[in-house]
Amino acid sequence: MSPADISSSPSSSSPGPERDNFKTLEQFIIEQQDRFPHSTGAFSRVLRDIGLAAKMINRDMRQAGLIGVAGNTGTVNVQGEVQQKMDALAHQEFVRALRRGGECCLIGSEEHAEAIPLSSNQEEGQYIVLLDPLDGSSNIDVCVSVGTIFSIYRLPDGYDQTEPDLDAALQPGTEQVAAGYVVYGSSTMLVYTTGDGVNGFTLDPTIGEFLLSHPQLTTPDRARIFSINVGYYHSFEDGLRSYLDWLQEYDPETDRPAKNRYIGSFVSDFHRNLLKGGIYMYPATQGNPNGKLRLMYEANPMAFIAEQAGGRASDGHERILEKSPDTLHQRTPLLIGTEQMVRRAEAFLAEEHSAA
Ligand code: P6P
Repeated sequence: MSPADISSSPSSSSPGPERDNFKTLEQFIIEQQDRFPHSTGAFSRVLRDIGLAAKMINRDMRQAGLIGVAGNTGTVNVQGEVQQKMDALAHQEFVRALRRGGECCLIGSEEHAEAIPLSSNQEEGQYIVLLDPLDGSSNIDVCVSVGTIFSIYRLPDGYDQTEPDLDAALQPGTEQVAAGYVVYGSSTMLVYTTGDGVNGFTLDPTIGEFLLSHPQLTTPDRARIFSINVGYYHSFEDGLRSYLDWLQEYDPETDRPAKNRYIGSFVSDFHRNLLKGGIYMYPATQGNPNGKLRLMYEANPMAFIAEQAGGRASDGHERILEKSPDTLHQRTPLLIGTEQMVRRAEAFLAEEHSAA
C-alpha cells in the first residue's frame, strides 16, 4: 500500500480534511449541555477547567527533563509517598484552573491532606472535584505514561457553597455526576462519562484542542489481559491466587493462558484494558492491607467509567460505587475491567470464603 493509499484509507487518522472534521471537547460539552434546557452551563465550565489544566500539565510533562520538573520534591505527601515535582505542579494547575473557573466550591486531592474549600463568593460554586492530579508519577523520570483521574459531585443540599463542610466530599460513587481521566501516553487522551456512555478525546497539540476520537467507547466482552503486580502473589488471598493460577492454565477454549500486562501506572493499564478488554487488580497485600488505590479519587471515578463502558468494578465482594466512604483518602481493594473477568475473580474469592 503506497503512502497515498494509506492517507486516503477511511480508517487512517491521516492529516488532512478528515482529521479536521473532528468535534472539539468544548463543542461536545456544549452539545451535551443543550440537551438539558435548564442547564446553566456551570457543569460544562467545570469540565472546561479540567481540560485546560490537563493541557497545561501535558505541556510541562512533555519536556519534564528539560524544564527541571522531573524528579521528586524531597518531601513526603499525605499518603506517605515521596512527592514528585510533577505531582505538586499538577495539583497546583487543577486548583488554579478550578478556582479561576468559579464553578467548584471544594477540591479533594491526593496531594493535600484536607479537602480545599475554594471560598467562592459566587452563587455558582456548586460542584465538588476530587482528583488524583498525577497517578503513577514516579514513572515520569523513565518516560512511562501516567495519568490524571477526576470525579465530580454536586454540593449536596443544605451545604453553604461559600464555606462547604469538608464532609460534603464524602459521597458514595453512585452520586458522581461525572468522572474521567487523562492518559499522558503516546497520545494524550481525555476520557469521561456523565452517565450517558463514555467518550474519548485525543489532544491535537498543534491546535491545543481535545478532539472526539473515540465516541461511545465500550469495553470488549471477552478478554485475556490481566494486570496485577505478581510480585505480591504470596501475600494475596487464597481465592485470588487460585484465580491467577486458573488464568495461566492452558485452555484456548477459554482464552487461556491469559496475558499479563502491568505498567505500574493505573490509568495506563485501565485505558488499555478498557479498549482491548482485561482486568486490573490491586487487592489487599501485606504492604497495603486495604489495597493501595484510593476509593474517592481513583476507584470510584474509574468504576463509573468501567460500568458505563459495560464493565464492572468491585473490591472483590462489593460494588465499588456503592461503598460508603469514611475518609477522603481511604483505600480499597480493586478489581476492575471486563465484567466476566471481574465476576470470575469474585467467584474464586467467594468460593475460598465459603470453604474457609
Ligand atoms: P505497585 C501508582 O503509584 C499506583 O497507584 C498505580 O498507578 C499503579 O498501578 C500502582 O500504584 C503500582 O503499585 O505496588 O505495583 O508498585
